[in-house]
Amino acid sequence: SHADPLSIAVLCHTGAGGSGVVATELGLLMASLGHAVHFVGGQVPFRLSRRCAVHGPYFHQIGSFAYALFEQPYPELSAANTLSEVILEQGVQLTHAHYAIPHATAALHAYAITGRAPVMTTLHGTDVTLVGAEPAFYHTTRHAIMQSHHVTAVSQFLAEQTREVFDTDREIEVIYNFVDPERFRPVDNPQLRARFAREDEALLVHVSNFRPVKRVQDVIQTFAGVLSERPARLLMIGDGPDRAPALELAQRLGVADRVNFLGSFPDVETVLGLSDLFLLPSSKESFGLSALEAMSCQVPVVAARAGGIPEVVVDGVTGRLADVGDVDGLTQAALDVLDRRAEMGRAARERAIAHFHPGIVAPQYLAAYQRTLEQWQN
Ligand code: GMT
Repeated sequence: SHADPLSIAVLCHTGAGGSGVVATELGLLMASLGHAVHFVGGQVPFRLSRRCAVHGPYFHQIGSFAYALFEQPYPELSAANTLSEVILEQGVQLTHAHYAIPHATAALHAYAITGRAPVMTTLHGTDVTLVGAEPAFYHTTRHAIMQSHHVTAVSQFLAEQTREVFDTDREIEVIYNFVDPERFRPVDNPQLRARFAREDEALLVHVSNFRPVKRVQDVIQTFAGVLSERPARLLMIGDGPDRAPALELAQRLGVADRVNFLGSFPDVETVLGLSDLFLLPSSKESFGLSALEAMSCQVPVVAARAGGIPEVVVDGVTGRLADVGDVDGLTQAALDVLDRRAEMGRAARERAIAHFHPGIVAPQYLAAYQRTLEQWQN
């Protein structure tokens, strides 16, 4: 019945990234509601620090196996094998796979092996948007999406994009990402803020994994534009391939002494809420969870008009949008938002609470789990 606790296995990326964060926070929520949640992964997910020995979520390490004849490790097979063990030993009823490949693929494989645990797949973006341009995984991704027992996407944009790229009209339920406004809240701590900026300086912030899609060079250029108009500082949180080029660009533009690279850490809410403006100029972004986390902290967002971002950031209300790569537009938007920082910050937090509260979103996932199970049983 609907009141019975569920037993769910979760496959997700475990590194720093929105999909793993959503999987983790959802798993923690489900565990707090009394459901058994079993994470299956190569390592403990980035933000899964608060685990309870009794109530979970539980973590199961995927075994690895090296053999001279294998040209490379076969992580999908190892994941399917460990997931099969967990399904059989823990009585898992359903697998929630975040990402079509490799996770839905591995989950469907375990379903075929065990004859149990139908698969609900949540699409987060890059496997769909990149496959649109790169056919190397076209058939495997399409198969994972078509064979999953239920599919959700984190934005309308991504649902439509998926149907287009894979030329299908299969049902894809949109369930937005969410943020906990108790944890992601404004931080009123002048002493802490003073470590990063003087009182008269605007504090800008960017959080990402510094991959090319994030366009961190546009973050630096936008910041330099703002700095030519008013005193400011920039916090760069995260790490990835474009960190060094971003630092170089900052040096070339003569703004490096105003930019603070803080590296990657899971509890970004400790500094997000100190800042005045969040920058997210990505070329592709199916949702933009980091922007939502900033909004929840009462920090307005300046972002590129890309993918699902306009479903999160309301142009002119909770921040401003500009075209991808339009650094002058982003700079103007940033200056405008800084002038209206208080009002837009309040609107941003209100929007996060009204539309993206865990109390709104988690029940949608729970209902989707229950529906997936019922339809599979019948
Ligand atoms: O884009 C990233 O840096 C990471 C990636 C991931 O898989 O974690 O993020 C994707 O999923 C997030 C959670 O749903 C979304 O907020 C991001 O917009 C999406 N990234 C892209 O579409 C590029």
